[in-house]
Amino acid sequence: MEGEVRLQGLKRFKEVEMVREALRDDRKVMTKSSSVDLVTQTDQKVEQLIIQSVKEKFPTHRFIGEESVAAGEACDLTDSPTWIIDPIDGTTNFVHAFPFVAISIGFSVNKQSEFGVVYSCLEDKMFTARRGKGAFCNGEQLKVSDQEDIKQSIIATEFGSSRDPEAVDKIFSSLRNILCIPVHGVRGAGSAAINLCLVASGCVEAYYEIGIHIWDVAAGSLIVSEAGGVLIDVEGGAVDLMSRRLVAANSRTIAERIVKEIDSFSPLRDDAPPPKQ
Ligand code: LIP
Repeated sequence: MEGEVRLQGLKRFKEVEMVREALRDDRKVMTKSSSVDLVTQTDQKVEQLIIQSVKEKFPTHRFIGEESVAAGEACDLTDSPTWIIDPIDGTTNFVHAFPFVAISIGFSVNKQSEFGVVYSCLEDKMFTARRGKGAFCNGEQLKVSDQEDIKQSIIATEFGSSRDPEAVDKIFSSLRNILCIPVHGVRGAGSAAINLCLVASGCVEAYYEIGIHIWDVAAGSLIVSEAGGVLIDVEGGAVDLMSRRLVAANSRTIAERIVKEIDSFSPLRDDAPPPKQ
C-alpha cells in the first residue's frame, strides 16, 4: 500500500471536532432519497475535509463518499486505491442527538479491504483493523463472542430508511422470525458501522440488515473479519458490499441460522446505473 497512512489521532482531527460542535448547535437538516433519509451540512463538510486531507498525501487515489455519491458521483469500486467514506454514520441519530454517531473510513486496493477505521464520536471509541493484523478498539485487541447457541444471543439490526410498504413488511417479517427463534434480544445502534463494531467487540453475536450502503459497512466489515467474525449475504452466499445487504456474525453457524429467518429482498445496488429520469 502506498505509504503508511497514520490513522491514529483521528480523535484530534478537525472532522471529529466539527461533529462534536455541531451536536451542540442547531443542525440544518436536509433530505435525500426520502423524507426520512436525512443529511446535514456537517455530513457534507466532514466528507470534504477527509477527502481534501487524503488528496494532499495521495492525489491519485479514488473516493466513494456517501455525500459525493448523493451529489451524483459514480459509486464504482475499481482496482485503484479507494477510500470509502461515511462522514457521519447514524445521521438520524446525529440530528436527534441520539448518542451513537460514527465516522467510518474504509480503504481498498484491487477491490480488497486493506484497512478500516470507525470512530464512535460520543463513546470516544476508535475501532481499527488492517487486513491480516487484527482488529482493535482504543488499542485493545477485539474478538467476537464465543457464544454458539443463537438462543443465548443478542442480534443487531435496523429498520433502515425505506418506507416502501413491501420492504417494511419484509423487514418486520424477518424481525419476527428472529425474535421467535427465540433470541435473548434484538438491538440497533442506528449506525451500521457501530453495529458491526459491536459484533467485533463480542457485545452482540450478529448484525444483519438489508438497505445499507457500501460506505456504511466497508470499514466495519473488515473490523468484524479481523476480530474473527464472518460475513455472508442474507441468502447465504458470499457477501457483496455493493449489494446493500449482509449478515455479520461471530460464526458461520450463527450467520447461516439467521439467513434461514430472513425474508430477503434486493434493493437497487450501490453500483447500479442511476434510474432513467
Ligand atoms: C445509516 C445506516 C443504518 C441504516 C440507516 C442509514 P447513514 O447510515 O448506518 O444502518 O439503517 O438507514 O442508512 O445514512 O446514517 O450514514
